Amino acid sequence: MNVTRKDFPEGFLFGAATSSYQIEGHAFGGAGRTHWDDFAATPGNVVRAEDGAVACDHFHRLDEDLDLLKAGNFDVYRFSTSWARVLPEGRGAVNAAGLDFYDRLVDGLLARGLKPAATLYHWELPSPLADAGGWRNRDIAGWFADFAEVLMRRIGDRMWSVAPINEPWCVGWLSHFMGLHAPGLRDIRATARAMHHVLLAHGRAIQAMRGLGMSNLGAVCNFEWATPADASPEAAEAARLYDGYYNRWFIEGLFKGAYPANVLDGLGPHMPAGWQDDFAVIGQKLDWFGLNYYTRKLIAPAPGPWPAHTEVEGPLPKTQVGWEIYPEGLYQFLKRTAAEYTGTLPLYVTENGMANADVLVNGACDDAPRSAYLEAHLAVVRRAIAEGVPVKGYYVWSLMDNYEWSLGYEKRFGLVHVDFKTLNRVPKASYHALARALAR
Ligand code: IFM
Repeated sequence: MNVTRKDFPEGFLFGAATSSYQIEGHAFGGAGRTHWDDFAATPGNVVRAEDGAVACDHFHRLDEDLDLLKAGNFDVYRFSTSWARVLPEGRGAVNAAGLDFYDRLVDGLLARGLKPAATLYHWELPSPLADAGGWRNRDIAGWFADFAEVLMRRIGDRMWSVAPINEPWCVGWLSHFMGLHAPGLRDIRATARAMHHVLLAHGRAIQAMRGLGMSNLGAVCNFEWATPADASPEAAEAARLYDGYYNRWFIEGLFKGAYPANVLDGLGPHMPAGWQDDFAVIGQKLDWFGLNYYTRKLIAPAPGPWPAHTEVEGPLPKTQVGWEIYPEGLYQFLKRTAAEYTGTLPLYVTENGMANADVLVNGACDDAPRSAYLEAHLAVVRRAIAEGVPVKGYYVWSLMDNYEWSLGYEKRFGLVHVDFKTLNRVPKASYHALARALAR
């Protein structure tokens, strides 16, 4: 890998990221049922109806996995915490084994000299809360703040950083409009509510954690660059709308106290009563902002009801999940985010990486495309820093192969290969290359 730690400013942090349902094994340790268990058990939603019951069995292999982070020369580990592991019913009784698990995780990181960076919610909503309307129900903001408080009363004293919610676009649009993630709805009214309540819940959780005296709190959004499919004004308009509901909705809600007008054209009639009054809560002061970035989409107008557009296949090389490799989009987002929204606030690339059809040959895995992908994206991070964007860290998605949601276990995003029969871990060539690049 043609990059080293020395190419970045002193103090720049390198991390790896994972999430609870994707690696822990939800059948273990008293975790409650989640809407992902329900979604996966419904035919047609997930490849081979696979779920996160065992996943990478991280619950039982915690020390081995933390050793991999340490040996990879990372500075920080971005993990998430499962609501249903801590509060199996979503509210009320606490699962002591769940709190103990996160306590061990945090202490294990600190013992290895790694900074703990937690995300409170990475999509495994407890099923009883889904029964009560889930993200459609405004009360979720209070339920979530209560969860944040219960968990952070136990581990908040040792956190390096915390963000409430991973990728609000996935919680809102992907799950309620496109129906591709749990709860699998395709309903514009549900979408409008989820898109708003997810930000309200973010704000309430920040308030709860500030109330505990915590600092270094942020937000993490996933951004996808929208390129017009051709030079027509209609395609430009379509791409602007995609950018509106994918990217700008969330960052404008958080930092400008408003939603983009072109998105309200469609969602406005379905918004919950009084939504305009919630921005004071949503816009809690943050200490940093995180961008998850993978790809871009080509957008063209299409007949039919709002949003009346479609994705067109692009010409660039693609990853195992069919996403075009487009590092320029990350550069553009870093520049735009600082220039239009966050100013001098520290930015982190909280996820970046690629799925690759990795195989073990004689016990080794040569994933050269992943090293090239990471190198190309790190190069644009350096470019943005050189131009004054305050990027302070970069996290690879993901430490290890894991449950890629509706795509099951066959899409491999890891630096470490996982054999899902034996659960053996084998670091890939990209892991070794990165470890060398990050060596002090
Ligand atoms: O695996 C996901 C992760 O859960 C959230 N960000 C994108 C990753 C790759 O699709």
